[in-house]
Amino acid sequence: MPIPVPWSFRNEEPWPWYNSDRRIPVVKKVFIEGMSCGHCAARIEKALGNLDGVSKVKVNLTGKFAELDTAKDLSNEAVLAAIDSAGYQFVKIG
Ligand SMILES: [Cu+2]
Repeated sequence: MPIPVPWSFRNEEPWPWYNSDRRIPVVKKVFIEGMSCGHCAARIEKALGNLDGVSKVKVNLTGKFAELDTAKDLSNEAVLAAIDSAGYQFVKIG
């Protein structure tokens, strides 16, 4: 659900805790198996970044996870499907 933004802030930069569509960002930490290099990280970043509701993706290759800034209504199933079709294994969200 969008949060109303006070009129006095509308023409300024969004506050850091708002994402681009001004919903409260929810950070999902997604654990992924199978990434071995920068190309893998880039593929995951692209696959997850293309999901509707994802405003930012940060991949941690050594930690084997990606952090997503998402709208609240992004389903875990959509995340799983995106990882799967990119050729990697979804482990868990946590
Ligand atoms: Cu790779």
